[in-house]
Amino acid sequence: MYWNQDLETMSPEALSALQLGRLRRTLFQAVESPHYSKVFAENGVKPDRIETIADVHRLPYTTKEDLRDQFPYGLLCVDQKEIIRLHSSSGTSGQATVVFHSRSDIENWADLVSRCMYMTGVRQDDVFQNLTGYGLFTGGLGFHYGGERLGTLTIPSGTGNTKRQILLMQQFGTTVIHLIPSYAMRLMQVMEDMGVNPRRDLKLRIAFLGAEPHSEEIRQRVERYFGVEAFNSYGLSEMNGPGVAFECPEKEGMHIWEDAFLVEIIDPDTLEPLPPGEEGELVLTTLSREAMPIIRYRTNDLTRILPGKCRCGRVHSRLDRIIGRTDDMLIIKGVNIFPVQVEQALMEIPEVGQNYLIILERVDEMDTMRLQVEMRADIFQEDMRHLKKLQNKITRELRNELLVTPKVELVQPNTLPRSQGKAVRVEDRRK
Ligand code: DLL
Repeated sequence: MYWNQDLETMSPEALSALQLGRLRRTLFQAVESPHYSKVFAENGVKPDRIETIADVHRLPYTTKEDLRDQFPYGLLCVDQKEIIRLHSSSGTSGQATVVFHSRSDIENWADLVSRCMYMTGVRQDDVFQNLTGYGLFTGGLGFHYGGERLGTLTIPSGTGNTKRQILLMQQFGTTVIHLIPSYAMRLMQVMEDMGVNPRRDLKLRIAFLGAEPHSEEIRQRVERYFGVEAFNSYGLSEMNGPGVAFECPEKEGMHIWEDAFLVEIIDPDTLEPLPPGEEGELVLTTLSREAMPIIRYRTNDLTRILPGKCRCGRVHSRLDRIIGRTDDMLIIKGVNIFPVQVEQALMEIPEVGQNYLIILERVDEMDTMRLQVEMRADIFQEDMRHLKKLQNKITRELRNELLVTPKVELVQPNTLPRSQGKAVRVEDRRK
């Protein structure tokens, strides 16, 4: 049941002691980099003065901006010959950021991903098909090495060529899949078009969904359609990639591996730490990284730590589903809305198909939200009156949920644009 019973079920006191030791070691390591040696000197940070975990609150934050400014080597703490891999994200705005890994970093990362997979019930005799991008994106190689370390037959099928993906599942009896939620919806559509019924024709039993915000309703659709248990998987390139936080079979939040990451939730405006249960920005410190430790990284992701213990017996705290990024929030007529709330409300409506797009426009000096929603194919065989009724129903449900009234347009399946990687849910036409 446990990949590493000692680490997963240690007492809270033992975990704190482990974290403190690792935090100190991390700070001594960090000062080897040009960035932290300067920042620590400016802020009077002395690694040997760290006496309790709470002392972390005195350390300076690290932001995406810092990573951009220090591109490429400013946070590197080891000799260049010690690094064996890099991952990079270009993001949407300008300068890329890069994270370097030493051999032990890569091994620790693979071990964390195996721990996540094992926790959900994956075993050596499973056939694991990894339907995510192999390349600078961490979802591909991150899960690949996790699957291999656990001992699954790992199929590096990557993204795209959906028909071939389905063929591979049939030929090799795939039991476990990893994919981003928007691609899971696409896969559903293609299976439907091909007349493949996954419950009847495939051996799938587990799916990992991550890398983008998605609602509980999407998980349930994936579970129903593919006949699997679906688990939420959270991570970010700056903290390796996948393998940071993952759901256990209880599916009540994602265990964040606190032997590897120190977790804080802060108020993104005042930067004050918040207690468990309160929603804020997730801040993470690496505790076992060698080549490029990162201290108090502001992830921009909004979530909370679920109070209380998990029934599974693991000591590691649980993160609630990510509601969005601080920069994802839409403000429409004074109401704050995250795209995932729109998704949750939409996907609860059975006639709604697999894709949607939020379009923001300025009409008469007012910000308005238009929503294009792909419907199930059979809906369009109904008469106009029925369609109009359905449109009104969706508008009503969204208004109840969001407290603003979007303009809803029903569109045919497969008509909205699909992105190569992560889904782009919002088109801002206000600028
Ligand atoms: O998306 C790493 C990853 C790969 C995680 C595969 C899980 C599976 P980045 O491309 O750096 O890394 O993007 C990180 O994606 O800060 C969140 O905003 C978002 N994100 C990742 N996982 C989830 C999730 C990978 N389960 C950014 N729910 C993060 C919501 C997620 N958002």
